[in-house]
Amino acid sequence: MARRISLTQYLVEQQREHGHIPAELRLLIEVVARACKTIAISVNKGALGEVLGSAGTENIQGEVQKKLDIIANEVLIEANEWGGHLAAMASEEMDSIHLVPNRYPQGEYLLLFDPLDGSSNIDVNVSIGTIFSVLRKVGHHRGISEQDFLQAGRAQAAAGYCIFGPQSMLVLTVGEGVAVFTLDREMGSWVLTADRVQVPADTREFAINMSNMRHWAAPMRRYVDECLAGQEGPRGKDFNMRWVASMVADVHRILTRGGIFMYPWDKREPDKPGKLRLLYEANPMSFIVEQAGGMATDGRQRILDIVPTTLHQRVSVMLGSRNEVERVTAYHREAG
Ligand code: AHM
Ligand code: MG
Repeated sequence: MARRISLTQYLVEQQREHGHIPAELRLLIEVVARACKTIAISVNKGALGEVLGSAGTENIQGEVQKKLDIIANEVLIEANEWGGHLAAMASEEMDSIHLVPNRYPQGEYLLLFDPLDGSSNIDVNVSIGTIFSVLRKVGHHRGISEQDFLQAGRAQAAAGYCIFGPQSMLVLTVGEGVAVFTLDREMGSWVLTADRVQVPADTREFAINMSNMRHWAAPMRRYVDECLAGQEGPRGKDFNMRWVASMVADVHRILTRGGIFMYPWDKREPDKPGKLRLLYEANPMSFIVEQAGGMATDGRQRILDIVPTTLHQRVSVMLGSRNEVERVTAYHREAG
């Protein structure tokens, strides 16, 4: 039998042999991964654990919170508060940043997460996930504020997501390629099942919520119209379409077999640049996709170069197979 490499061993090797990550970051990632195991167990229990359904509250974006949104948020906070690696956390489900309480030692890292992504799929037993991003506190000032989190995505020290599907998987980058771990439930450990994942540069598969087509800008329509025209159209090939409505699941498919994922600006809410959030959805996913040889833009610029101005800032997202992302980005740029 091939030698099994656990997440712990993978991280120790990253730290010790390659010097890619400091010990503090290794421990932080282990804590996040442990919290994801706890979330995976809750997700798995479903109705038996009384975790399905609405919590009857709304988050800062005015979205109704599901029980699991709140449970996952609490699991991540409790797991990460006391380890001494973090200075503060931010989440899709919290209006403002969460400081590590004074009774615990303070670390240099900042953790951001979407505790339960794909909330609309919780109650219908479709894949959902947890997305996280790790930043370093920059500067030597005392205290932490929201300002410390407003760093471009290219500054991320690590990023990852867990997908809770037929298997639970953890996908991780520390800036040295992308590794995939599968949860061995009996052993209770994350086991390396793919390393140096690469997204193919070409694809015939796109992912977008087509029901919004009438609201899109012209370059977005042009790109999708051309895909839909298939073999007889300007692209000269047929395209397939997938839309899970869980970003983790759509991105995971793209990492596995290629494709392009798009959640563009649309004119339903013209003042918002898009639906997805930059700091804890688009940035970590863009870091992963780039580390796998793919590309991620907002239609005009590289997502990882955007300097955020607010914690819950939204952004248009186009990511995945390089040649397709380049094309749709060129259409947007041509349109001015
Ligand atoms: P969430 O974080 O509240 O679950 O929202 C984000 C999700 C993404 O996972 C997914 O790509 C998108 O929203 C789906 O949106 P829609 O329901 O408009 O298709
Ligand atoms: Mg989300």
